[in-house]
Amino acid sequence: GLGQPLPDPRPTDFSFKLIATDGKARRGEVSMPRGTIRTPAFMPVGTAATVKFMYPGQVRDLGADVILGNTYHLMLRPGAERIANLGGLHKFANWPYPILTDSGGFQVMSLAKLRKMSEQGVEFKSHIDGAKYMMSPERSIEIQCLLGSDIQMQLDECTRLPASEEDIEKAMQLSLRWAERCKTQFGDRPGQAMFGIVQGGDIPRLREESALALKAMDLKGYSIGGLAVGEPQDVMLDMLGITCPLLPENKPRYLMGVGTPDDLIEAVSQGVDMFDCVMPTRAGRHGLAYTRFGKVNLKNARHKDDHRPLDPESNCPASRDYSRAYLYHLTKSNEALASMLLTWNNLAYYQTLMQNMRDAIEAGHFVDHKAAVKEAWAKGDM
Ligand code: PRF
Repeated sequence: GLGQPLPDPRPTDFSFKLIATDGKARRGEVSMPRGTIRTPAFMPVGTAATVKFMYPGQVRDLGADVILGNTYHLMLRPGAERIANLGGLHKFANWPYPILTDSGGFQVMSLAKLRKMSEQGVEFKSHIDGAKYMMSPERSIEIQCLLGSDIQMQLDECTRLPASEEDIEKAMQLSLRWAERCKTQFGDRPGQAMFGIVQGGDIPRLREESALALKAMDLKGYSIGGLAVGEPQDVMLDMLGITCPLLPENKPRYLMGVGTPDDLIEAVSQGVDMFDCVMPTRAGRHGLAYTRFGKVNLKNARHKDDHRPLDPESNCPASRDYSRAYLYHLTKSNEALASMLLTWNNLAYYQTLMQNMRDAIEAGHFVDHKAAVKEAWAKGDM
């Protein structure tokens, strides 16, 4: 079955409610007509209208309340207008629950060819066929509305680190002007939300200015961008420590493109509510498994004769019912089932990690829970 039924009556508005806090860690709910996101939440990445190697029902059954889609990929193929004509992204992908879409700027900068940034937007050539496109703040929101995503992102410019203070400031100020244009384009859509994106690199003054300016715009949620782009983890956590307290308490906070299990537990400690990352899905396709005891590399010959599953205590069949020897064999043979089982295992582990954090915050045991989780990682693979 596909998880819990939608609530009746379904909410007509987008809202955020804090259920519990423990230190800076927050347990909340983001509600909208298509469902409720239990936070802290991890969003599996479904770039091209698919979480690679997973059925939608499987993703749902792992406890995912929301998945991420990418404006950049979907506008190029199969096209936003086509998806709109086919009834929207939820129907297209057979995922009737919340969808968050990224705005495209970040993917343009990492994937597109021949990019030209201006005040108006970013001009680029498709990495697929070289066709020319213009992505403006208005067009990004227009595309996200054609897709019909529940939570949309402003168009922003993310600066890779290390970078000069001048470059970081220019991109941050441009992102603030684009936030205003996106807010205007988005208009009044009661069941949906448009989030602003805090930029400012590794410069506390710029993070503060960005967070305060976005807060003054009274948006429905706040993303934290420009992190996990080359800086050490302690710098990222320092920036979260500066940024989170400046954001409104009664709005969701989303740390974009993060991260490792350790990043997630540390960022939740700083007050982050939502995450997305390709790590569990991409690692699964590269023979890497995440477990309670750390990472297991199934390409390593030490697993050749290992009859043990990844985690005998897991509820996930991929983690519990297949030996490491078999997973090693599938990985070495480049079998599709290797990617399927390891992606399944990894998403199961990420969703369990989030559920356990949510339970610990509600119980007021977050600090002890965090110490125990990190202790198991440090002890290593059995
Ligand atoms: N901006 C947008 N998407 C993103 C990022 C960003 O800064 C990041 C940075 N970690 C990942 N995805 N729009």
